[in-house]
Amino acid sequence: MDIINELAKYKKIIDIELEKVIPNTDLFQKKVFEAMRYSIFAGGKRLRPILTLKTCELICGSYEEAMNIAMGIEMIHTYSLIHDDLPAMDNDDFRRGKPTNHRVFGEDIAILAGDGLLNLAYETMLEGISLNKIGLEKHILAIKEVSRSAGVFGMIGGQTVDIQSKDDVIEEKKLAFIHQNKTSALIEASIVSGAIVAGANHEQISFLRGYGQSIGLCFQIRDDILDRIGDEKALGKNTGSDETNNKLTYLSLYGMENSVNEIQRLNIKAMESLSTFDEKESMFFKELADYLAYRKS
Ligand code: GRG
Repeated sequence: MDIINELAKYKKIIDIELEKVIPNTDLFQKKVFEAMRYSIFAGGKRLRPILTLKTCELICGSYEEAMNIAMGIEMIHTYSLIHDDLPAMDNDDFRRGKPTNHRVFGEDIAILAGDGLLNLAYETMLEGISLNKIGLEKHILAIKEVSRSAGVFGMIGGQTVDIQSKDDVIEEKKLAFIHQNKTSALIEASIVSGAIVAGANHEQISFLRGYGQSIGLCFQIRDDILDRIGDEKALGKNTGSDETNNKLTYLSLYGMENSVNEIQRLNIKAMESLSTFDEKESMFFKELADYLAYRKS
């Protein structure tokens, strides 16, 4: 399997659907739509929604049932990036290779664009229930999984501790909490929600959750490394922001060699979580784990 082609194929499928739910409008509030579209179509990798569709496909053979949840997750992810870039948070100028949302639209509209995406995410995920009619309970459980991972017990919780960790004393437990919640939780939920709507059993969900936790942490450690040694052009954002903001990161705590070793350990763990699935059908997930562990952007 060519993982790059496969990711590009699914990104296109998701973008076509997102275009339908976040349209260009001529309504009075068109400015907020413009700002939402600016960030959502700025060229993100669509990693999370692809994981949702692919997991659904792994369990039940097709991805359609998970489409609205996948779109909702991408909207939540994009809102979090818009808000994370704001002057009150990381104060970043570039994201996805373009000036950040508040640099183009101003802080007021950027805040509203994030809020707009967050609310539309839930509306879209709920709309998925009315489109599918059957499987109401599976959809509710999947949406609950996403809500928890994005909220105060997940991403918002992790972000809260992260912004308070500036100039902090080194603390292993706190760093693990930040990583698990700020980044890994939504990646894990992207996989688990796809499995739930597809009708996965408890054992399958548990193995896929393990896979999600491993690649989620791996993704964040690689992110820390890229912030130190990555190429700004390839990343589409400025590097060195962790150091400038004096952030507690895996690199600052354990150093480069240990960080690289931890990525390798998590990669092996992710592969082990896939061992109960058919080798051919789970090939995408194996190749993706490798791709994320050594990604350049
Ligand atoms: C504001 C509630 C709130 C949360 C913000 C996601 C986040 C929490 C902060 C972003 C800071 C950051 C760079 C975290 C590292 C991991 C991460 C989420 C990277 C960006 O994800 P990618 O690489 O981005 O999947 P694209 O643009 O490809 O979608």
